[in-house]
Amino acid sequence: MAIVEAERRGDVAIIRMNNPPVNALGHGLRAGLDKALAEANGDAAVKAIVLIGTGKFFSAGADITEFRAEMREPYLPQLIDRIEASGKPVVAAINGTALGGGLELALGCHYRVADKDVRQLGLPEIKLGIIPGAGGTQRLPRAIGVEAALQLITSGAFIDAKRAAGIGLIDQLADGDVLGAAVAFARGQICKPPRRLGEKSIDAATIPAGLFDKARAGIARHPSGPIAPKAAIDAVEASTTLPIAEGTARERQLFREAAASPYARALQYAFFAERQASNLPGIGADIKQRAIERVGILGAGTMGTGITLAFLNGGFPVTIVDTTEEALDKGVGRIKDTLSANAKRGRITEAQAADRIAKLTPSLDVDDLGKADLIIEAVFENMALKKEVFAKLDQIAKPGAIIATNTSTLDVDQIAAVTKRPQDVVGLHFFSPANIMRLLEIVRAKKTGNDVMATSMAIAKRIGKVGVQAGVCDGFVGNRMLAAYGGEVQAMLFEGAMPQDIDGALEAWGMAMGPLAVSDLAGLDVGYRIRKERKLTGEAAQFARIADKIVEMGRLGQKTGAGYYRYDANRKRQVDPEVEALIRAEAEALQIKQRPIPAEEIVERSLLRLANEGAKIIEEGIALRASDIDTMYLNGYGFPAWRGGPMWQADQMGLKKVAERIRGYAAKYGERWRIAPLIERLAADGGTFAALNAKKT
Ligand code: T1G
Ligand code: NAD
Repeated sequence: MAIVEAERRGDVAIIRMNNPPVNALGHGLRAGLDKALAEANGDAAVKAIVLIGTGKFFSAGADITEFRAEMREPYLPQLIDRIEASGKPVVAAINGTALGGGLELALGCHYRVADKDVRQLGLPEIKLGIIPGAGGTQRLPRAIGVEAALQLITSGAFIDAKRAAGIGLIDQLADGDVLGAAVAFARGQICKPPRRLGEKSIDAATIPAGLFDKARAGIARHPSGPIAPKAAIDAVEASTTLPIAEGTARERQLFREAAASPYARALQYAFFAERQASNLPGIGADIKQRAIERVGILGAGTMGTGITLAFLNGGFPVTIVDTTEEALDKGVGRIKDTLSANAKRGRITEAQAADRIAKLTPSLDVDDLGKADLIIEAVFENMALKKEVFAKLDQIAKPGAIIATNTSTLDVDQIAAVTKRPQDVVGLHFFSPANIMRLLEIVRAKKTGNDVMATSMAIAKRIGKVGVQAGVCDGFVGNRMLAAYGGEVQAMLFEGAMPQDIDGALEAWGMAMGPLAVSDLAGLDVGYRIRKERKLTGEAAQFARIADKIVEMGRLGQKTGAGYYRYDANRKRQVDPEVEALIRAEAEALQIKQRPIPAEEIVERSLLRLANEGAKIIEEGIALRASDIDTMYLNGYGFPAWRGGPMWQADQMGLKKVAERIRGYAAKYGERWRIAPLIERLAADGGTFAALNAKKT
């Protein structure tokens, strides 16, 4: 099948893009379109042109895999300018997803007809650390107004066809047969001068005063980092002051600046890393997945309720079980409140909220989980209890059901061993709040079946999660690295950095929230219970003294109004001299001479502890790839996507320098900084985690 197909319906030429999987506008497709367009324009029998995609995609935009290569003509902006300049009406028949350069292509067309069920329209370039670079920042404001365009471009959000029609982006909605509708629409435009967005001027009176200043003031902690958001605002502002030719030239310049930044490379790395995570060696499309229609949740606490919401939002009927009426009612109440709050905020419709509540079955009887295809256990973090409930689930679960545990630290092999069906057991480790956090750590136990792994990966996608495989060890991948990072943070407290210094340095560097503020949010009792369960000794016990003392003072974090910080009525954190005094006293007790620790050192020690532990985890085979670890930290631990992840950061620093720095810290601090042999080896060979990754694809 040709990458571009041309056909005719009477005097209307139809040009179809056919570049699976997503009609990415790589060189081949651009050249094919350019040729077909020229032929249609050159053919006197052709009076109008319709451009359409294939399957679920109109086009997902420029080919991101080409970004590092030398771009070849026709460039996308050239192609779009030629479409717009066409003397014959050109209609975009938007049969499916139209994003980035794909939507810019449609904006170059004179009219847009879309299938009413299209759900993904937008200019999400900012999520890749760039801006629309083929006229989108100039044509979209002309199509839908400056304010709406600015919002769409700086958020990178997707909108559906109905909304797009409502704001003037789409001229007509089609109910099925979008091609037929577009051909009819095009025929209606023959002999009329084409409507070119580029020729439209923007009425300054429609621009709210201070729009751009307000937008600039709001991008300090934009998830795409410091460059692209500002470039996007500058480019849209240019559309209000410059004619299209100058405006697109300004856009091009801003695009290049953003594309050259390390943050764009990090975000594009993150894009592909997320997609690579679902490729599990030895588990191809030939592995038959299990059918999952009904889900059962055991434990209606913090996690059980969040996980239930994630599945209800994913369209699954869910049975939720707890031991006491009180606990069950509390959990079900939280689920219903969240759904109605989401309806009030317009995130879902009232009808959707009612439908999801109707799909929820609360029960006090674990036997009611016997109908479920997937059961997820989220009871207290205690091995004896986990074994007890898994022995029970082994009896009542139907043959072929997947039985999963949401444990955050315990040995899944041991849990599976109490059942007669260890091949059906897997760890599905959600992150709190489970209906929000995108990461799902899929813990593969020794006997977990390949079909269970394949099914778990697919389930993750169905509920909007990013599934990443982890092996069994203490804390799996994410929490094991968090323990190393957290341990270094505690050590720096003893050495003289105060909570606000550590959180301040890491937040200024880009972390969504500093580690001590995160602990206060999650609840300090969770960590305290895990430390007591582990019976820490030596340096680990020593460095847990501050955290333990704070909990023993009844300070459990935000939920008690005090933890490492004190919290006001609006949950705003405040430095607490009582904690500062406690830290100084503990340091004195251990005769540790305190000193001010520079922000750079705080950031470097935190990142290198993460990367060093990550390297050990890769070496042990607990994580498949360095990019999996980065995907986990971006989607489960508030690591800024524009920084790529801890393993990406180590590569940017250069593993030779990383090794030197770690050896330096090991000489100063001892065993906890023992360097990972993998880093030693890669540093010696001039290797990188990224290259190692490529070998594991
Ligand atoms: N280029 C290259 N490959 C792409 C691609 C793209 N734009 N989009 C998707 N893929 C690959 C992806 O890697 C995966 O490959 C397969 O397609 C299926 O994707 C000038 C410069 C469209 C919502 O930001 O958001 O235009 O892993 O698994 O969940 O202004 O992909 O199978 O080998 O994600 O159904 C702007 C990016 C580009 C959209 C579909 N466009 N894509 O999600 O499938 S910049 C975007 C997505 C631009 C111009 C600028 C999603 C999707 P593989 P998938 P999905
Ligand atoms: P929680 O204390 O909020 O809820 C546990 C619930 O389990 C309670 O409602 C309790 O009544 C119920 N329960 C206890 N024994 C039961 C039994 N035999 N049958 C049915 N229900 C029973 O705890 P949580 O924070 O939701 O943690 C649950 C699990 O999830 C733990 O393994 C924890 O490590 C893990 N986890 C927690 C977090 C987090 O941030 N809280 C994150 C990831 C994983």
